[in-house]
Amino acid sequence: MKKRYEELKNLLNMHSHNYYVLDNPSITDYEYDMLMRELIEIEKNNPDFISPDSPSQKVGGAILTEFESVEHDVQMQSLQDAFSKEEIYDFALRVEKALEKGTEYVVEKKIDGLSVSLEYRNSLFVRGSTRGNGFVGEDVTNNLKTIKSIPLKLNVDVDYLEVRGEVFMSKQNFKKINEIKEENGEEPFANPRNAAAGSLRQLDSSIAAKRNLDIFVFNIQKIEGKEIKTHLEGLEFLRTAGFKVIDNDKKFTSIDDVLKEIENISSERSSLYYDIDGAVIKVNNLAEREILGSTSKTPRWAIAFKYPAEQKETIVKDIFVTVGRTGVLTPNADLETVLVAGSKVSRATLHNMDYINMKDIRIGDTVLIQKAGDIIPEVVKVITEKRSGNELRFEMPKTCPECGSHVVKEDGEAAHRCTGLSCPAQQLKKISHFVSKNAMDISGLGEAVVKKLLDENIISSSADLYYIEKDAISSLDKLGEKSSENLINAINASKEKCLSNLIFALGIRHIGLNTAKLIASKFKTIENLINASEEELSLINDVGAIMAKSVVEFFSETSNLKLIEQLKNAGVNTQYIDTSTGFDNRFENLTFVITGTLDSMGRKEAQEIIENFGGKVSGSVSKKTDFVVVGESAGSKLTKANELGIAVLNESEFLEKLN
Ligand code: 0OX
Repeated sequence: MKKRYEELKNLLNMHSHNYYVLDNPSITDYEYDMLMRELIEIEKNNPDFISPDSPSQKVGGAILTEFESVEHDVQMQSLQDAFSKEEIYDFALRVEKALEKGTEYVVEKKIDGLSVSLEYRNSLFVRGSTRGNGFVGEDVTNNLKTIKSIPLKLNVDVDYLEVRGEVFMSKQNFKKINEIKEENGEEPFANPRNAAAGSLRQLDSSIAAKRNLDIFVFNIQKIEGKEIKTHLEGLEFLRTAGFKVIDNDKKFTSIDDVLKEIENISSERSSLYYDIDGAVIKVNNLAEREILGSTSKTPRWAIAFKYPAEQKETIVKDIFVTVGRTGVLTPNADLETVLVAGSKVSRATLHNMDYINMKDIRIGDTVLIQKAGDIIPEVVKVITEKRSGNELRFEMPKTCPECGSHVVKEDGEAAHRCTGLSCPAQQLKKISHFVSKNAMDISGLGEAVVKKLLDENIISSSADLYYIEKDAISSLDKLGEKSSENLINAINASKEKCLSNLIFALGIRHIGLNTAKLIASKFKTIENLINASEEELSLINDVGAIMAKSVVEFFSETSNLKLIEQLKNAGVNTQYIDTSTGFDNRFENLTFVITGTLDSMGRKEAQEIIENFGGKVSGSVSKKTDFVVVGESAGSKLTKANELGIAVLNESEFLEKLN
C-alpha cells in the first residue's frame, strides 16, 4: 500500500507539473481525478502516510488567526527604477566602469504581482513568505501551497534552497472574479495585482485555493550543495527542479540590443495572459554581481525599466445605468471611442455613486482612461482644467430605468438597487443565470432567446420555462422546429439537476456554486433549506453570517416561495443527489455510445448516469466517440468502434468506472 501511495504521489506530482508548469497535459482530467481519488482513499485509511508533498495538500483548508513573521535570511531587495533610455545607458556605464570591462546582460519581463520567497529543505517545500519590507515578511506557506505551479517536492536533490518569485493572477481569472464580486454587490479588485495580494493574504487557505493564483520564479536567493555561476544557469536549474520559471534565455552584450529587447517585451504586453509593468535588466554573471554589490535597498547589478500604463484622454458623452440580476444599478460612462492598449474603448464602468463622487465625474467631462490590469477600462481622473462649466452632475435615478420601481440604497452598501420584483432587466439576467451551465444547464437558451420569450410574454419567470408548450416557441422567428425540440428536451433534462444546481440557479445573493454545494449536501431537500435558520446555516464551514442572512431573507420572500412551488409542481428535482451522481464531473468532455443490452440497467438509466457525471451520450459511433459501452448482442456499433480504434467497455468495465 505504501509503495502504491508513493507511486501515486509521484505520478500526480508529475502530471500536475506537466499541466501547470509546462502547459503540456499528459493525462485527461478524468484520469487525474481517478488517481487523486485513489490517493485520498489511501490517505483516509492510513493518515500516517500523509506527507508534506502529497498533492492532497494543494486544496487548502488550514485557517490561521494571524500570519507569523519571517525574517529573510537573504534580504529581498527591491529594484531601482528607470523610465528612459538614458537611465539604462547610465546604468550600463556604471556597471562597466565598476567591472572595468563590458559584460553580459539578460532582460526579463517584470511581472506585476507580489514577490515571495520559497524555502526548500531536503528538496521539500517548508516555508514561503511575502517580501514585506525586504527584511521581515509574513509566513503565507498555507496559501502558497495551494498554487498549482509551486512544487511541493523538487525534482533535484538539494539540502537547502531559497528562491524568489512573483505571485500573480491571470488577467482572465481577475476578470472572472471581479464579475462575481460585482454581481454580488461587492467592491471589485482594482487590478490583478491587488486581487493576487488580497488572495495571498487570506487567513483561510481554502479561499486562496479558489483564486487560482500562479507564480513565476526568477532568482536563487540561497542554495546549499550546488554551485551556480550565471543567472541563466540558475534559471535552467530552477526549471529542472520543477519550477515555473520566468521565460528568459538570451544574453546581450550591447545596450542597444538590451533596449531592443525592452521594446520587444513592451510590444508583447497586451497579448500576455498576465500583467507586466516593465522589464528587468540584470548582469548575468554572479561573480560580477558580487563585485558590483548593492546599496542599502537595491542591487547595483540590476535595474527595472518601467512601462507606463497606456492612458488616453476622451470625453464622457453620457452616463447610463444598467440593471443587474440582483437589481443593482450600475452607472456606466458612454465614452467617445478611443484606442487603448490594443483595443477600442467606448464604455467604462463607474461602479457606483461613491465612485463617481470620489472622482467627481460629470457628463461632458474630459477624462483620462486606462485599462486596469490591461483589460478593464477605467477612468483614472477627470482633467478638470478642460471643464467648460457646462458639465452636468450625474444623479442616480429615483426609479428603475427598466421597470419604474423605486430605487433604494441600503445603509452600509455602495449600491443602489431596484425594488421591483418583476423588473424585466432583473428578470432577463435572473433567467439567463438560472439556465446557465453551472446552474440548471439548459443549453440553447442564450440571453437573446430569453429576451424574446420575455418580450412575447411566453415566460415571465424561471419557473415558466417548465410550462412552455413546444408550439409557442417554434413560432418564434429565432427558433426552428429542430431547435425548439432540442430546447424542450434540454428544459426537461434540467429537471433532474441536483439541489445544489437549483440553489445556485436561484441566484441568491452571495451564494456561489461552491457554497450552494455545501448547503445542498447539508440540508438535502429544499424544504429543509426553506426552514433553516441563520444559525443552522452558519454552522456550515465556509458559510459566513452574510451568506446565512441572505439565504434566510431569500426564502422569507413570498414570491420566491411561490417560484419554488411552481418549480416543484413542474417536476423539478429539489433533492440533493449524492456526490456519486451529483457534481462529480468525471466524464466531463467524454462522449459515450451505448449499444446492446446491459444486464444491470436499462440504456436510458446508463445514459442518465453518464450525463450526471458530466458526460455525453451519442447514438452513433464516430471519431469523436471516447467510449463504446457494449452489452449483450451488440452489433454494427461495436464493429465500427473496432474499425476506428475506439475504446470499448464491457458492462463490468463500465460499472467499474462508476465506482
Ligand atoms: C519581477 C522581478 C522582480 C530579484 C533579486 C534582485 C532583483 N517582478 O518579475 N525582481 C527581479 O529581480 C530582483 N526580477 C524580476 N523578474
